[in-house]
Amino acid sequence: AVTSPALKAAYHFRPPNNWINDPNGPLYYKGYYHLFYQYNPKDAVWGNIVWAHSVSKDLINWIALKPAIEPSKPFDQYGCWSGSATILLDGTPAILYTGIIAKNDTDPNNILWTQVQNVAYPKNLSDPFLEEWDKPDYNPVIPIGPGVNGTAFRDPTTAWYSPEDKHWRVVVGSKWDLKGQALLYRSKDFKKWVKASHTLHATRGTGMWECPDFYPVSVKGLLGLDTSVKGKGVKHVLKVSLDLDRYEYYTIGTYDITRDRYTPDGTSKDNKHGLRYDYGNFYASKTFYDPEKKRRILWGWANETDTVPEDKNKRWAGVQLIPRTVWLDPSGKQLLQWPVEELNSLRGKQVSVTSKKVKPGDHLEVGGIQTAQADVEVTFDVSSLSNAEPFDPKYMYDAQAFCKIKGADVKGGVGPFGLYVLATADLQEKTAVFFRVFKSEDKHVVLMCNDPTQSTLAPSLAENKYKPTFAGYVDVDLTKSSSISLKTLLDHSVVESFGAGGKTVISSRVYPTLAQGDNARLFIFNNGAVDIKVTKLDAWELKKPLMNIGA
Ligand code: DQQ
Repeated sequence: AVTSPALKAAYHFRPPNNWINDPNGPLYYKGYYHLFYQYNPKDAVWGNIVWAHSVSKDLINWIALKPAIEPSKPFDQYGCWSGSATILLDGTPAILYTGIIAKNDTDPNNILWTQVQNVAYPKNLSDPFLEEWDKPDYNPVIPIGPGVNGTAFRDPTTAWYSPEDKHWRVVVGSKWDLKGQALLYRSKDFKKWVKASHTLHATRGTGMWECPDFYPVSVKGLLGLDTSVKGKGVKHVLKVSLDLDRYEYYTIGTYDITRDRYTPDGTSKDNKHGLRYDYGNFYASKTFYDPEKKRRILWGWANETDTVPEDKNKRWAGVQLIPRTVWLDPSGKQLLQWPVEELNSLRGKQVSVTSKKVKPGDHLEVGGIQTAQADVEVTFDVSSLSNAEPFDPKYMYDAQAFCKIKGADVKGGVGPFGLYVLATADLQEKTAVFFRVFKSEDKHVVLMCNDPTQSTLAPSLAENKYKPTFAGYVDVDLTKSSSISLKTLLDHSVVESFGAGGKTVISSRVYPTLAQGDNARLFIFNNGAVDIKVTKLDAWELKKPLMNIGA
């Protein structure tokens, strides 16, 4: 059944039970990574929200601590919602979070609750676990001011510092009618914040900007930058989570510090609102700078796509996806993402396939290891591009709709080819992760899809909305190099896939009823009209880390 304990994610971050949503305030302090997250201590549905808290030395093994921030004061009595951590100039971590000061019981969607921004500090700076947090009585530090919509006013970012004017700056997500806004505040002391007369950035027609994130990326190389870095050789990224469509969008652009405004580059706006970190189930994400390994790390939340009664029954809901290192693609047009290298420490038994031809209509099993909890890396070589299906540019704007029509079983020219994961031996149940190559006037167009339409036989998930197809385009030029790679992380009910070295990422949640545990199989498939070669495939069983036991 969907509620089987065998579907519980083993190495993706989660508490043993109950509901989790947004990652909050990730930070590194005295040898430990800290992750806070929105958590309902009482149930597997959203509500009673506190900041739960875990620490780790490697981002993979987690120790659960008691909740760091809970409703207790007038400035947060109805909830402690999302926010971020900032490391102050003297090394002190500070958290800015949203406190709910008034509830509206007539509103079932919790969208009319009144919000303010609060600060919290560790009580004991010599404790590497930062277990105790103090919420000063001078909170809220950012009350609702004139011209601010107090029911759409939340999720402060990590603050950044300008030595030029000795001010901290922070952004709070908001909207005015349907105009999404990144409200900008400045402070000398992290206590008294003054609203700038203009926004850092705003866009008409998007609705509320939840969980904004604003950070610098280096124009060259993989190294991350501390949030306050700006100037030459640096671009900025602004990401927002849109509550209307439940997806996130980012743009790459220029931060003009004298005008205190962000302007997105035209090149990173191929979609209606920007690009996506992840074309699947991924929301309310947040990055932080890891000074230990000099990288920027992205955390994102994946909700369940089963039903609420099933979540209540199984008593858990939500995971954080594997933290990813993010950096700018050399083209400057998009970000690249890759699971943090520490994940490799979980690798166990391995199987490999080399130089294997997969003929049109064929599928072949990769046996010898269990693959319900595994890491699969494969490189495909596509030979005959002339067979690619023609591409109608009118579809370019909606990869997801396109992939719904051109699913894994719809025969093509070059592709669909890829992996069947969490599949039964007879393929009654299977989730397909694949590529499909199209021919257009100038360049070949590569589509990457996650097709879960046959992922489960569960009657409760028969409807399409519980098995959403996800897809994105992959910006590669197959005429220059005919090979394309895919990495897929499998964790019982989580499928997290990285196309072309992290150019396009798709995560999804699936609930096989039979393809569980040792019955979950892995196949390579080709439903195109030309041969595909697997240059190399490596698959590893992944061990179970220490995961918040006893929380
Ligand atoms: N979740 C939090 C809000 C945020 C939303 C509440 C995004 O602060 O806007 O749990 O998922």
